[in-house]
Amino acid sequence: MPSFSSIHGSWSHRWVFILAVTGSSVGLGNIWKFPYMAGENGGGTFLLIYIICVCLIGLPLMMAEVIIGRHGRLSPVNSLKAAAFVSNKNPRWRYLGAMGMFTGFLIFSFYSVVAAWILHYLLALLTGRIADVGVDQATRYFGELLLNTEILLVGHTFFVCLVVWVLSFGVRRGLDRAIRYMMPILIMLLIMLVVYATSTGYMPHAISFLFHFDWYYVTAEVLLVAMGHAFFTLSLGMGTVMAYGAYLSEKESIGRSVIMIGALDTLIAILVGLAIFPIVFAYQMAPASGPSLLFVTLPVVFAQMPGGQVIGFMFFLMVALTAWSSAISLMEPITAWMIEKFRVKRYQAAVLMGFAAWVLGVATLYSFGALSHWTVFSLNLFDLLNFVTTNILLPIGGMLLAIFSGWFMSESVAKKELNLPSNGAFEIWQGCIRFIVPISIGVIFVMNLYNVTL
Ligand code: ILE
Repeated sequence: MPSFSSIHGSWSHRWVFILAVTGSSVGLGNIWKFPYMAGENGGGTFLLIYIICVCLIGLPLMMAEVIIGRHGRLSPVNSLKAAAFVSNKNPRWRYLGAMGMFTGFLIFSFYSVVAAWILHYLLALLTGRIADVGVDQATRYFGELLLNTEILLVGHTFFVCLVVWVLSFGVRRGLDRAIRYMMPILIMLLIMLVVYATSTGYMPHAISFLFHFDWYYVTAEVLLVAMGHAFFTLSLGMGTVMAYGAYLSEKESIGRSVIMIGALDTLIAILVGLAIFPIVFAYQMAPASGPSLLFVTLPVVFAQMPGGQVIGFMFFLMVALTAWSSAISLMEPITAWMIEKFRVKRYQAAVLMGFAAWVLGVATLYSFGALSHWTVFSLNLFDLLNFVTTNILLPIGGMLLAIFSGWFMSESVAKKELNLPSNGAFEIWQGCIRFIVPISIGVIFVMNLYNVTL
């Protein structure tokens, strides 16, 4: 039954909630996907399409997650059960919460492996090990790192411990406190990097790469890329936003907070682009995306620039912080659920779930080396987890969530939680969540699978 505050605790302030969800949203998606995607798909055109997708799909779905979370005040499984209960509907909707929570857990297990790579680069920059790499050397260095499972195991273990440590302290003393330090540091580092990037004199090139407007790019494909990304970057369908919503005070406006989160996430993604591309262009490198941007292109640039070791260290520290805040959010739903289900203490739940994710992460880590022969459809475990979560579990979960919130959940729950002025805002949300969100996600889902199987 819904109660006024969660048994897990609550955020100390609305801004901490906003920063916590922003911390969850801002992750590798913003760093190695967004800037490149924008640059490659028509810059300003992509940005405009992306912002429309965030407004019409991302934010309505995020509001739905916060509504359900704040109404139930429990883990996604039990919050969904509570929302279904008052709507006099099937308690089996809780399995949808379980699916999101499980997806978050699976994503965490390979996110932590990427975090181990990041931590390694952080150390390599600190000790000057990659101080003078060229492209070939950097490519080789990264390839060798993937096979160096002993070193990565240390990083992976350390990262899991960092996440478990924060989770163990609970919402107020753990998550809330960590976010209050982490996010300002992250934003400050980012601003410093943008200022540095401006000093290279290549900012105009980056701006034109990121923002040039061209009607030529208004295509179905760009729309698909933008929709898929909006969904992934806002951490939707992973139980995260629902869990975080459960700790938000009932006094706060869900609509305003969610709009703020969407704006901050987009702003940070743009700033990351403005920090990266001027230096990439200044050193005549081709912009890349994915792991090669972070682990090949940028180390080469840092090796060439004066003070590159310091700038590189700051950059990787920022990336590590984004990965940490996202990872905490991926594990909070399953930790909260375990406490509710088995009545264990928080640290016990965090350690147990952390250990389970660590084991899966170890297998993922070895999927580049000793376990590389374990493949499904020629994908190793790392790629398989990435593919199944991003292309299958997230869209299915998000679509079902929209269907539940729009068609099955009692309207009074949504109205009470959203508490919107009677100027048609509620109807707009409802129209999005009933039609636009499920149909768009359905289209992304089918097209993605079609693209992959082609
Ligand atoms: N939203 C984050 C990102 O963009 C994570 C997605 C949590 C799995 O990287």
